Amino acid sequence: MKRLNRTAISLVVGCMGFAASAVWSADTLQDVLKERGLSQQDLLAAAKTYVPTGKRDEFVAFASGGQSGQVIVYAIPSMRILKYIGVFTPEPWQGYGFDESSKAVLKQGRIDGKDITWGDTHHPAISETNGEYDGQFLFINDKANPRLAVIDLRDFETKQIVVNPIFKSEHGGAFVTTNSEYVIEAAQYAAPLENKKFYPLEEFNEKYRGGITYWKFDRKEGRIDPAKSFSLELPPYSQDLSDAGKGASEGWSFTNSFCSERYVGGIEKGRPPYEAGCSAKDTDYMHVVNWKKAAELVAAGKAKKINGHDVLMMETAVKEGVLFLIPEPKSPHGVDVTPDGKHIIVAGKLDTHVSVYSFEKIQAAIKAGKFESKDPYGIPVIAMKDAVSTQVSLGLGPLHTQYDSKPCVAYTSLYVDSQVAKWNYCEGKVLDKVSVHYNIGHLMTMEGDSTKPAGKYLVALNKLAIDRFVPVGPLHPQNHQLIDISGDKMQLLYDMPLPLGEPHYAVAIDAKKLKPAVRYKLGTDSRTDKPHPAATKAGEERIVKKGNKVEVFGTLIRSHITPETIEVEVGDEVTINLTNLERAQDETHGFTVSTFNTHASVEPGKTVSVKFKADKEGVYPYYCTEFCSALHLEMQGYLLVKPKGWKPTKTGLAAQNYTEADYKATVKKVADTQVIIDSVVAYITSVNYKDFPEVVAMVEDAFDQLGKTKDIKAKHEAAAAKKDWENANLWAEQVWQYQVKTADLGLRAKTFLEQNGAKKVK
Ligand code: RUQ
Ligand code: CUA
Repeated sequence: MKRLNRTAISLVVGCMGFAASAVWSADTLQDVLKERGLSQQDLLAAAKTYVPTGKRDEFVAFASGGQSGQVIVYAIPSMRILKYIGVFTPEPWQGYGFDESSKAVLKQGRIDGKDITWGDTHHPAISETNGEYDGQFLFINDKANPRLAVIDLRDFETKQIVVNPIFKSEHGGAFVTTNSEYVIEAAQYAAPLENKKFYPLEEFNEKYRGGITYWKFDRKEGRIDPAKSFSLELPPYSQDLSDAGKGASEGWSFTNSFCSERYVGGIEKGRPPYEAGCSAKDTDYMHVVNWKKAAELVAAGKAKKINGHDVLMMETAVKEGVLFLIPEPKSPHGVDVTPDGKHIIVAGKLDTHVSVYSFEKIQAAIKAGKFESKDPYGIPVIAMKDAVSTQVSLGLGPLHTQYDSKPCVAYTSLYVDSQVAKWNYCEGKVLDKVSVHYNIGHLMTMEGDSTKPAGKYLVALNKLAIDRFVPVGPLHPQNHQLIDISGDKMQLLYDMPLPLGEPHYAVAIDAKKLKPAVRYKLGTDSRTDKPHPAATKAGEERIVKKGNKVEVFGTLIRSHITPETIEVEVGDEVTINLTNLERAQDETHGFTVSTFNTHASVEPGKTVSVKFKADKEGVYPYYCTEFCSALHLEMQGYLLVKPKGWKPTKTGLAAQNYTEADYKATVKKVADTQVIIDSVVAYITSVNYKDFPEVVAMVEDAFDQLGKTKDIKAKHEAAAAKKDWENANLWAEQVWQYQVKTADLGLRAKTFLEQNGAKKVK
């Protein structure tokens, strides 16, 4: 454990004491320590992770949501969850799978014409430029149904799902090449590559295949281009994790396998099970691929089309010298290229060692044509001794390796020992170990997959939580543990329960590199990033009927939905397009219609469509589902589904019988509110508000709201002139509603300016 020096403690205690006094006014920090049974060490951990209210974290992590088919976004070091991103699974809050554009994304993930509404997400990868995380895109795979998704980090939305054309399962994705030219996805369980093709298990060696797919990423479009993607046919060795070369090994990729025995189980028939057969040999194979050259061969027409997809067959790959094998011990799992690309570190689950392969040695062997043998498919095998530079004994069950900002320092997870080992791969020695809870799988350092790891923190992604949290039934939360790696000794700082699915892997990026938008350009379809064909501006709202199709072009702005009534006939197909006209940050509206299983999240500027068949007569309220303003509950309307051929018998809505006195009272309320608005405006314009883009947006929005009162003022005055007190009063009320929204924004802007040190201007 880290030895704390006394001055450091008293410093921390001193500072915390000052801050804490605001919360426990009667207590000293010492009292709190005693009362809560905390040690000085706990206090230090708390001080290292606590992010005070209003302050932000240093790193943002993207964790796979495992069986939830989602991605979890959280911040480091506070471990506060920021978002769940719906990827392979519908997620109603974001409207994902409940509005038309996002349904279209999920539909891309259909297999054999069928919806697959869940995913087993495993490995997220951040897009890279020159081997460094650039914060633009995130990729993640689905192991169960071989698919890959593209998430745009401008809005943290899933934009595309591609289905692997030849695999039936996959695990070794997503891993990106250094400029995100390709996203690598390796198969897991071997199967025939042709779709819907049956071969008996007796023909496993001949007809079953593994492989690696290289998905071409078109960065300008922000999408994968399936037509320019290709795969490499591989033996049925159960390919596992992969990693892309970088620096010295740029242009190459490395993929593990765990069942080069090609064993087929059958426990029900009295055969020893897969686990026995697949770990019988001492070694499996690392696949070493020259993907750059493979891509050239495919471009030159040397691939074979399988299911309409370019596959470079093993025979061609061997002949052209782009595929090699190297033995690796034993039940290998992680294969992780060092930041400089010179070494590849392989951990074998059933070996206490990690093996450090030298890319230079591998290249020398290839150049010299020095192979120890060929595998049954004719692939040249480089001897382990000709490729490995060192092996280091770390402990039981080594799995995955991540890198530090300090040269030669690596961290490897030890599944069986429930530990993280810190070691030096240049000198081959263990530096430190820390216990985690329990049975760690992956681990992650900050930007630890890039050419420039940022060090500082490590997160252990543990498979079991057992006794760490308040019990919540037999299904426990997952446990992400934050570890301080800035010193010589690792220090465990924090346990975070993650209650969504097994977070297989995570990646973390410097928060400053993320540049998400706060609003869309007005009328954007966020899933295509293009103008939505049904985008609607203020004043252009309309309902169009064509036969039995009813299309609504509506808008949302505090605090009303336009239109407020939608009348259709039973059996009509209804499409409701909604554009959020807001410009203010965070002014999201939601939309749903009672009992039609539809929901949209409409962020500022976005246009969203929901579509359903009005297959039942009745009255169905619709409303905004986000508490967006003081008049949020009034953000409502009615869908009236009328019987066929229905005729009205009563005209006119019930009146309230407002009087002249009511009207005058409302007009006074309006005048009083204007005084408040004027004083807020006076304050805002007295300071340098233009230096704060957030405030400028709020001020613009406030004036938008206020601008609407002009026409309405004319309406209430006209009604008053005709002594129509009903309409005069209600239109005057509407002026007040806009004033309230204006004042609400103005006060928010004022608070922001006061808290962010706005200065007086003349
Ligand atoms: S795996 S516990 Cu799905 Cu990445 Cu190693
Ligand atoms: Cu919009 Cu509530």
